[in-house]
Amino acid sequence: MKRIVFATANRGKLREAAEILGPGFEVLLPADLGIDGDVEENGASLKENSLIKARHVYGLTGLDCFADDTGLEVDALGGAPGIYSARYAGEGHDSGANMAKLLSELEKLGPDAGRSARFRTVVTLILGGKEFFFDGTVEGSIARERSGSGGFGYDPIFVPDAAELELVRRSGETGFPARGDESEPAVPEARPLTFADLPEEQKNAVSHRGKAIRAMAAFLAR
Ligand code: ITT
Repeated sequence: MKRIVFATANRGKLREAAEILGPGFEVLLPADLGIDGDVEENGASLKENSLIKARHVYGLTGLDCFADDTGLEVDALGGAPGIYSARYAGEGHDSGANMAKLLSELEKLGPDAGRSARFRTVVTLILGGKEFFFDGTVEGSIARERSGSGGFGYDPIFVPDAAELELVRRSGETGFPARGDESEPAVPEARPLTFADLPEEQKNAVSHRGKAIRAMAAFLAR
């Protein structure tokens, strides 16, 4: 089993990464090693911030590690909150306040404003001291209200595009029922599913993080 440190303080990210990487990996948190992985994320891009987080933990441990920096880009808001997603409503990680601010900023633009958005993740892997980068995006839109109790962060207001779900169905990713399969969640067609409505393996199958971490796993398995 390969041991790797995930330089994050976000338990939601850890849960997803462990599920995506599977049983071949033991994923540790900085806290499991008795170190403080927290560092100021003052980079100008997702890539810089993920590099800052990974270098911080590598500097303290010398162990192979990776970090993820994620942003939600809303087109009608000029790409905001983007790299400021964690602190959109102020310092701290209050996802409820961040979602409330995002919904109210979109509200201000009026009912006809577009709601298209995407999650973007950049993962930095430090392996034997060398740095490697992987990214992933998922296209979608911002719901008018929160829905679902799964996931974390902005998941209750992010609706992945049908095309993203379809792509995964067609490629036969695990965890995704075939079209028309009886096990498909029984939900009214009219109400689009948010990431928080989906079981974790279905979110992972299409998500920004799923794409980036699967690319990293393929690289590690080469
Ligand atoms: P670390 O830096 O410790 O990894 P963080 O939560 O601060 O954790 P980011 O800066 O990457 O991580 O996250 C930016 C924001 O986006 C933050 O508010 C997260 O809750 C949110 N976020 C990240 N991934 C998400 C996902 O898959 N679904 C919904 N929201 C997400």
